[in-house]
Amino acid sequence: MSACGVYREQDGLYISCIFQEPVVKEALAYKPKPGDVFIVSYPKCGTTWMQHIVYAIYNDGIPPKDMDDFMRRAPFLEMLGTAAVDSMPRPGAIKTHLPYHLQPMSPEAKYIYVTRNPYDCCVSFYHHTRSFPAYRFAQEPFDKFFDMFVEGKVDYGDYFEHQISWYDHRNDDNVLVITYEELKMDPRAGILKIADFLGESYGKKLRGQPEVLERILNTTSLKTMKGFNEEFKKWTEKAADIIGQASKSVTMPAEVAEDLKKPMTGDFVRKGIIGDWKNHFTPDQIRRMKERIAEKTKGSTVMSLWKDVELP
Ligand code: PPS
Repeated sequence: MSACGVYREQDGLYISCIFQEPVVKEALAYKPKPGDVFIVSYPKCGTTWMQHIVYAIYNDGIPPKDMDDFMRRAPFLEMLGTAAVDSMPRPGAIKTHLPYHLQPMSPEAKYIYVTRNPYDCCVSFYHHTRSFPAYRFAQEPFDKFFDMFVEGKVDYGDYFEHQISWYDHRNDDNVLVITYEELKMDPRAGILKIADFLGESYGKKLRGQPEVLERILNTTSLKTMKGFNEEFKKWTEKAADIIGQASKSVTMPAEVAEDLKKPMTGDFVRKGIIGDWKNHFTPDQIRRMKERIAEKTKGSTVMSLWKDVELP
């Protein structure tokens, strides 16, 4: 257990107590069914955006009815467990934040790995951690989170190890590695790439019916998704019950369970831009991040994913 009592180590995963131990265990043991599609990412790299894109591709750009409907159709495996995945209407996609070696793998399943540059990921993760009361981080400065991030002492551990674990599989037939920045710079091309990966018929449909592609672009735009923020905040008040129900007995510390009942304080779809690192990183933090990148990605070309993005 971490000093703040929020994080723990379980089965090789560094993770917060918001994720219940038996649920994480069953998630890691999940056996993918033929045709399963997983949306995988390190936190704050564009997961929810990708979930909405895949949902929209499957549903011709018709948005989910409400947040409950979306959560049911796009379940988060480590948080909600295998029952939520078993009852997911199909076609659907399952969310995980697992590194490759812990991800339930099957040659008959597909994996979309969405990734984002470490500077912006760190900034977004800071705002996430301070906005959910259960992390007990509301009053903490960016400086403190930055230290935790570069040390890999945040949810799902080390950013770089996570990236490299999936990047090494980028050429596997059933893995699509795509960046947040690529989607931002050309969402149309990104959506078509994702549709083709999901199945030839999906890509063909979007090329043949441009109005469906337009609808998908519209329902998954930053503007539309910002419109879900208030509803999402309300949903977070129910999160404690929903997460609690995923396990026979509540295994998180009582104080964390209590804090989980409080709504998220910030906006989940926050800025949604490339380059917010410029508003947060000091020159010293840039130097330390560069050192960390050099050390952790030695021998890997993973950082070339952002060769066209302005980074320090
Ligand atoms: S989580 O909690 O790990 O599932 O978070 P995740 O969804 O991976 O990442 C959240 C960030 O994605 C941004 N976002 C978007 N950006 C652009 N367009 C759209 N449609 C969109 N939807 C979500 C969201 O704002 C978070 O980034 P930041 O930088 O914090 O704004």
